[in-house]
Amino acid sequence: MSPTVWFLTGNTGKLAEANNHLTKLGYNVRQLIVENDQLYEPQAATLEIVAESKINQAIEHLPNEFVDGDMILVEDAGLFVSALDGFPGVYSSYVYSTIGNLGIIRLLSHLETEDPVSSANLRAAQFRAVAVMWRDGEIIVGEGICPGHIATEPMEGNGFGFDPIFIPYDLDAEFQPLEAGTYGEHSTHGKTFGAVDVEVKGKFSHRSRALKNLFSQLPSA
Ligand code: ITT
Repeated sequence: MSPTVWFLTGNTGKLAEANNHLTKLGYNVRQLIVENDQLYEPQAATLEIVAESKINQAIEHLPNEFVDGDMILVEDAGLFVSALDGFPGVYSSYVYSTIGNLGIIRLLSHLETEDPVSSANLRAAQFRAVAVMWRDGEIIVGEGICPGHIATEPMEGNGFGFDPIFIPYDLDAEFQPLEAGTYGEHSTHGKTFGAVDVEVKGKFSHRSRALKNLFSQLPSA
C-alpha cells in the first residue's frame, strides 16, 4: 500500500493542489485536521520559520490512523510584490482577508503603462512556498518560486487566495520561467491562476515546485 502524506492545512485549495501533484507520484494525501485552538501560526520574518513552527506542532498531533512510513507535510506560502518591497509576503493571509485582491490592485494602480512588457515588469511579483516534511523522525525542506506579475483586474474562475490577480511568466520547454514578455512553450496566455484549471496552475506553481524539490530529496525518489 502506498504511504499516506498527512497535510496539515486548513486551506482546501492548497490541499487540492498537493493532492493533484502527489497522487501522480503514488502517494495518498489526507488532510491532517487539528482544532484551531490547538494550533498557532507565528507572525515570523520568513516562510521557513513559519513552516518549521507548523511542522513541530503537527508532530504533536499525529492522527490515530498514522502508520509507520507515513509522512507529515506542512507548507507555508505567500505573494511577494516587487514594487512593494516584497509585501505582503509573510503577511499574505492577513492582507488577503483584509484588503483582498482589489486592495493589492489598488496599491499598484499607479504602475500601469500602455506597453504590456514594461507594465509586467513594473507590476512584477512572485509566489513563494516552503514545504516541510517529517518522516521517520527526519525533516526535509523544499522550496519553490513562481515569478509573474499582478493583473490590472481580477480574472476569476478556479483557484483561491491571490490566484485571480496573478499571471505567471511563460515557461520554456524545460519548464523554467522566462522573463516578462517572452513567449515560451508553456503559457497561460495572459490568464491569471484564477482563470486556469488546477492542472495548468500545477505546471507553473510555487507549490508544485516546492513539493517536487522536497520529494526529490527522499531516498526512494
Ligand atoms: P494553512 O492552513 O496551510 O496555513 P493558509 O491559507 O494560512 O493555510 P498560507 O499561510 O500558506 O496558507 O498562505 C497565506 C496566504 O497566501 C493564503 O491564505 C492565500 O491567500 C495566499 N496564497 C498562498 N498560496 C497561494 C496560491 O497558490 N494561490 C493564491 N494565493 C495563495
